[in-house]
Amino acid sequence: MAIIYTENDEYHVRKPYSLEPDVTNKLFEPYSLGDISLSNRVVMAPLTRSRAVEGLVPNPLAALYYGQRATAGLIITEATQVSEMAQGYQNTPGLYTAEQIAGWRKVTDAVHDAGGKIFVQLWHVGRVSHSDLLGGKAPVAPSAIKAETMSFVNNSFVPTSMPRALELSEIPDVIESFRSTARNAIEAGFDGVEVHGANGYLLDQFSKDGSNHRTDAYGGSIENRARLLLDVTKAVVDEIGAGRTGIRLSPVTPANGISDSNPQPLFNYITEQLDGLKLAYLHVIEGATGGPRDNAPFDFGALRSRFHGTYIANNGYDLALADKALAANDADLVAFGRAFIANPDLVARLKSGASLTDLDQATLYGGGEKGYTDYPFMTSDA
Ligand code: 8OZ
Repeated sequence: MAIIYTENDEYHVRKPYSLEPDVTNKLFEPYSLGDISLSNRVVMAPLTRSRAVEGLVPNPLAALYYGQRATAGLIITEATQVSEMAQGYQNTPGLYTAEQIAGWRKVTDAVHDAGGKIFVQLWHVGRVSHSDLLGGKAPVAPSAIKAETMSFVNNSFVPTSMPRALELSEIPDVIESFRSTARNAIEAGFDGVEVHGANGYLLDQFSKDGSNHRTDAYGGSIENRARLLLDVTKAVVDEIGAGRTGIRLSPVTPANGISDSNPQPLFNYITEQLDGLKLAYLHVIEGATGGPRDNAPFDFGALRSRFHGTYIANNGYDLALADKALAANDADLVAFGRAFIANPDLVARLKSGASLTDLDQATLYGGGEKGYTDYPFMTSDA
């Protein structure tokens, strides 16, 4: 059965890839990400596929799917729940039970056997959920403000449920769920974790003033709104080490009804704080729509210059734009999303200038091997 989510993933579409005459090919050079060596600077971005099985364990085909894509310098997995309350769509995987850890172990083994590196993206959806996914409970959020977006549950689209505001006394449990799931990630064999601070989910809901109307230590000023994201990141760093911890942010992406009245100072502050934590990387979705950073009313260079660790750029990059960004030192690594779904050998294709297979939208979410593990590798006539 094919699931199609309407709006979350539509901002990655761009013109076809092409080789420009002045390409430097820096993208294909190795890179040291802290203690981890990457064979190239192409990152597979996190991509929700909604194929988890009973118990929200990764699909048995996930090992093959990620193993096929192990020539990426670094794979970041699909968003993965840190607890039962963290789920917002059906069939997205978790990493908080022994069965889920065992399921992910097969994935990390497959990627490592194929010579790749893999981080897991840790996710709490907050208000972007429906009570039918949460045992009848209301989703949790910074404030009781409904997300103007849809949830996918019982095989159909429904408006998200009205959330309830988290009590101050409940916040330590949320932080703890990220910490314990980071520990599970190491047990499952991951090279590290990426905290999902983007796309209108819980941590982004706290950071941005459209969704956070709290009056306690987690609301109001920039420092207060950024507190949960930073507390969570510190807890993960404390548990598994800064060298194994990355984070993804989307300062201006309007995903899942999120908004902030003044994102530049907010994200300048967040980035300065993250820089102090010496994280493995900062992964930024650079834009509000399909274009690269130039099209956005936001200075992404201000984040790049505030963060002294590895900067991963994402959003509408093709080979030429990626090459340009690396040559200009605007980024260290570039993450490609949708192109990796239909092109398991994306790195080889980019390197050789080969054509890319188109993505089949109908098999993006849900289902089995069709549109998951059956996309072709390059042949000599590609
Ligand atoms: C597409 C569909 C469902 C979730 C995100 C985790 O936007 C997602 C997502 C994308 O970060």
